[in-house]
Amino acid sequence: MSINSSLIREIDTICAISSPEGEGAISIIRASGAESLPILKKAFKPYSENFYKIKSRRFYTGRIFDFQTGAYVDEVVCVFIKGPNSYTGEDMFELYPHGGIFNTKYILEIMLKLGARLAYKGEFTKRAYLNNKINLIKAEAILEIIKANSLKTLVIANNELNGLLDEKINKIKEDYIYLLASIEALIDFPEEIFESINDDFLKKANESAELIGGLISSYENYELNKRGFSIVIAGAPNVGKSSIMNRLVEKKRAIVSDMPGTTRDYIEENLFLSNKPVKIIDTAGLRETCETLEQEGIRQSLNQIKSADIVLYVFDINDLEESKILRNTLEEQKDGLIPVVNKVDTFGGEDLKIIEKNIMQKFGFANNPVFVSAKTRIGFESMKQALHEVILKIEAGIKDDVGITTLRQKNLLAKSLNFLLNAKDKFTEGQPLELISIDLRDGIIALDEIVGGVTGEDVLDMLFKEFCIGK
Ligand SMILES: Nc1nc2c(ncn2[C@@H]2O[C@H](COP(=O)(O)OP(=O)(O)OP(=O)(O)O)[C@@H](O)[C@H]2O)c(=O)[nH]1
Ligand SMILES: [Mg+2]
Repeated sequence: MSINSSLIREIDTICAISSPEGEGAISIIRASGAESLPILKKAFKPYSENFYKIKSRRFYTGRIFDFQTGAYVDEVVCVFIKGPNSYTGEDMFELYPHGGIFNTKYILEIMLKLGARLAYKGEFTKRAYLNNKINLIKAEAILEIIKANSLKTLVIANNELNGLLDEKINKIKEDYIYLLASIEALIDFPEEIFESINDDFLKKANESAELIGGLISSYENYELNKRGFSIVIAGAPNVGKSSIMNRLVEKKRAIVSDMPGTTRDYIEENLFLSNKPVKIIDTAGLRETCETLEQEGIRQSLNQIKSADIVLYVFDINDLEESKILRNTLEEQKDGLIPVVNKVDTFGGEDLKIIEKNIMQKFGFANNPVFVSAKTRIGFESMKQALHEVILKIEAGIKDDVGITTLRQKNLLAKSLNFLLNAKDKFTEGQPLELISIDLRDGIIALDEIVGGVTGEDVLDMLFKEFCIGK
């Protein structure tokens, strides 16, 4: 067992640089542990106060000295936070030196020489957990906040940190306890109360199973938000898919040529659209072909389309033929499909309204077509607006801003649900009540494990190693 994986509370004082490496306006050096104040006093001299009188939660400006050489190292701001009302629950201090790389590291070195130990990744948060300042899902929420890449993921992670997920899990736990109590009552007084408990038990068990199921599926939604929506550009060869891709990402990313079958491999780019991360994927044009390389490209295109959240189905305005291969694949993609009619700059014919009507009659798409020109950029704002609306539509399906955010939570919920369903089946089959009681208890244990409960070191290590040093 390595020291850093120990569940036993460590007593040494830890220190680390908490700001990202590199030059910036200010850096942050953080320490936690019983020796925080004595160490601080040996290196920091405030301008205004007598140095022995440093009070908790006050900001002091002063100087850091190298205690070995007496050299003045930097002017810093400093705050001391007395435990247990601190992030970790221990005495802590934070120093804000100028944001240089050398001075910051030098100050850290001084603290280490004065007896602090360099913190492991996530050790401040791990101590907060071990000192009961936060539970495990709150620790996970902190990590999700740091990694959030959109407002939606940020809101869900903040709700998790603010205890709304705890509330949901507690509610399920209360249901479990109710079910367990019913079973215990049946064990004690079988004849008298069976009738009254029978229906009630099944009803409650079903309700709880639904709640757990809802939480489990919230993970998929969170994941979708986190990785961003994928937008696949598909259509027949030469309709201008790669040109549209290049316009959207505002660079010459994909090769464009007048030769049909130019794009063979699919090409991906990440960008932000209406403040959300999205992945744009340009694919090989779809047509019947005997060429093996092109066939492979088309096979990949079809896979991309199948797993896409949104498909931009591109037509050339001068040739509104649909790709037959695409037709079957698109059946599954109705709501997320936006028809895009490209090359309007070359069009001198009928009213666009008539074309729109033709397309809708012929293909029956759920969304109206947008008319664009990748050459002149006409229509791109409307296309982005259409994308925005489809994204909103998909997001509206993600109603709840309270949900789970990690695979660990999902697996434990699934485990708990399994026990609950076993208990329910056994109850229906009239199996021994003691067995049902065991299942319910195991279901509760799995729930408890989500918020902390009896958690193995390996689980903690896996979580905290995802954090940065200094968090
Ligand atoms: N006039 C005009 N030409 C366009 C427009 N968009 C694309 N083109 C031309 O159409 C041809 C095909 O464009 P690409 O972007 O390579 O088409 P693609 O759909 O990616 O083709 P494949 O990769 O072969 O399937 C090129 O010669 C482009 O310059 C447009 O809006 N107007
Ligand atoms: Mg192409």
